This record gives sequence, C-alpha cells and structure tokens, in this order.
Amino acid sequence: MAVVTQSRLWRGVIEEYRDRLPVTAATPVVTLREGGTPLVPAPWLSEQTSCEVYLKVEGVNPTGSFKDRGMTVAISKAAEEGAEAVVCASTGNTSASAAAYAVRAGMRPVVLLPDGKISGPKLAQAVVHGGVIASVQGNFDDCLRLARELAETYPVALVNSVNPYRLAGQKTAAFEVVDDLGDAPDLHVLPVGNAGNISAYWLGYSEYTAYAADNPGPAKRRPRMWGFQAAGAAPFVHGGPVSAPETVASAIRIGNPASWDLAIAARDDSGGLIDAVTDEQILAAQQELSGREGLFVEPASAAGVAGLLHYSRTGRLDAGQRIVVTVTGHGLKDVDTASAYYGEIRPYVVPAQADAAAKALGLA
Ligand code: AN7
Repeated sequence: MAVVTQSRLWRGVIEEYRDRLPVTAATPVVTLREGGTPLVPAPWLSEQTSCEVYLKVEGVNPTGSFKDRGMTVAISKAAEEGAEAVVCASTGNTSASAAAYAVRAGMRPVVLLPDGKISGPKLAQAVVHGGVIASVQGNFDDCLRLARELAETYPVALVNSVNPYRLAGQKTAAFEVVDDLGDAPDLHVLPVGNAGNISAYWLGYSEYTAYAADNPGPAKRRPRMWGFQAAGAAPFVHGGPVSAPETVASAIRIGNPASWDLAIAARDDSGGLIDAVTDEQILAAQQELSGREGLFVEPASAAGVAGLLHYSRTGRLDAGQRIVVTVTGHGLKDVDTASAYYGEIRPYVVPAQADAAAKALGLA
C-alpha cells in the first residue's frame, strides 16, 4: 500500500522526529500517527497556583495513553529485527498499546496482566486487538519479572520500558512541549509508576538543549522534574521497593519500578523531587480536572495535578512559574472508579415536553 507522507497533518512521532530516534531507512514504520498531542492551557489550575499551567493531554493518543509514543518505536524495531511475537507486563495501558501496534505489524501480542487489577476498558482493548492474555497470579512486578524471563528464553520480544526503544519514543513528548512553548517550562510535573516516563521526558529535554553538545536543540534550558506516586505504591518515597503496592489508581500500582536509576537521575540532575499523594487527593484532582478544566483523565493521570495542588496549598510552590503537567491517560480508561467517586447518578426524570422539562431542570 502506498503511504502518503507529504501530509501536512501530523505523521506520528517517528516521521516527525526521525533524526532524533534510533531508526534507519531499513526500519519499517509501524504507526497509528501517535503524538502531536495538545498542550492545553489550564486557567483554573493557573489561578489556584498563581502560575502559568499547561496540561499535556496524552489521553488523545490512538489507544488513549502516552504509551503509544514508545510503542511505535519498539514495535517498528521489533519488526525490523523480524520478531513474530511480543510480550509485555502491564497495569493496562502498555498492554492496550502493545496489542494495537503488534497486530498492525502482523505480530502476536502476549500480555501479562495482574489478576483482577486491570480496569475493564483496558482489558477490553487487549481483547479487541487480539491479545494473547495471561491473567497472572501476582502483581505488576511479578508480571514484569515473568515477561523478562519469557523474553530471555523464548522467541518473543520484550516491549516493556526496559526496552530502550520505548523510552526513545516517549522522549518525543518533551520535544513537543518545547516546540509548542519555544523553550522548556520551569517545571514539569507527572505521575510516576514504573518510572519510564519521567526518565524519558528528562532524556528528551536534555537532548533538546545545548546540554547535548554534539546535537544542540531548540531549548535553552531544562525544567525541574516533579514526579508523584500514589501513597500506597511509593517506592521512591520509601527509598526502596514496596512489596504489596495498593492504590485506587491501578495504572500506577507498582512497587518495584524498572527505571529506578534513570528516574533518580532525572529527579536529582533537574533539582526536582518525587513525592506521594493519597488516593483521596488523586480522586479529588481527577474531579477538579473534569469539573473545572473540562478534561476527563484516568485516576493515575491525575496524580501530577494532585501533587501540584498539594505543593501549592502547602506553600511549597513558587508563584509565577511556567508549568507543564502531563495527564497520561484518558478518563474513559477507567469509568468504574470515576463513577464510584461521584456516587449514584440521579438524573431528573422529565416528560418529553418543553415547559415541564424546563421547570424540572431549573430553566424556567
Ligand atoms: C495512565 O501500562 O506501567 O512511570 O503497564 O498507565 O512511565 O510507568 C502504566 C503506567 C502513568 C506511569 N499514567 O508511567 C502499564 C504501566 C498512566 C499509566 C503511568 C502509567 P511510568
């Protein structure tokens, strides 16, 4: 099939940033035209924090989360290397993305999911994309260990973020922020689970500045990186792995992050921090984003906003900063948690008659 590449529309992260990614002319590009996501000004958050806040809305990617950025590169490279099957462990979003990109490349996606701990819509994504689904008796950390072991011994390519092609793809989000703003922000805030994304953003910001002396980019500086974990799954805050992680934000229910050293480097080299927010703070932030900014994100995605608000309200955020917060996945990824937070829905039951309806709805 002839592919139109002269399009003035967004072509996906590989074509948009080809010179900064580990691909060659021999790499078959497997893309769903991911990336190019909106950087949305957040007036309510800006007012709350006395800062200039933007949201990098990753839920609009093809499978509904930021994972697609890394998956296009990982699957394209796996295709180049002749892989016929890929495997990943996942709390739900990686598996949705891996399944979509793998079938597009004609590969079998094998996904290892912690038994009973995946949201319904994410499981449905793995199903509709033809994933070979394993419900593992253990948590995400057990799934990742199993995925590594399978990839070591059997003919299946590992596409978790321990695969460096994943981080290479994900760093493009930092490029986009700089391309949109003209420079890096003062502060970049995001949720942390397996810690691939905070590592990838730092890599992206670093490569896009003169810090990479051999390949200077358009940014003049790098931001401080602030990562937020869920309090019940906060190994970086405790200083070591957590054996039984627990949080309502199932996407970041991770106790033993794979990108430990890279995330610590991102935190320390940027003069940033990694801290925790409670489930209550996460759900409240999710509600504020929906009700005030008009953006519905999944619980894990609200952890960065929860952390920013917490630091602002406790007097630990300097005013006047330019801040980007990544919201990592779409709200439709976990409808049950959101609905439960709002309680029973009691709509006004009205006749199909304007006068009576207006009266019941408070319009008359
Ligand atoms: C919505 O899908 O780990 O710190 O297996 O789905 O880069 O792990 C998901 C992680 C944040 C944390 N927000 O990012 C998986 C998985 C959402 C996520 C994270 C995840 P990392």
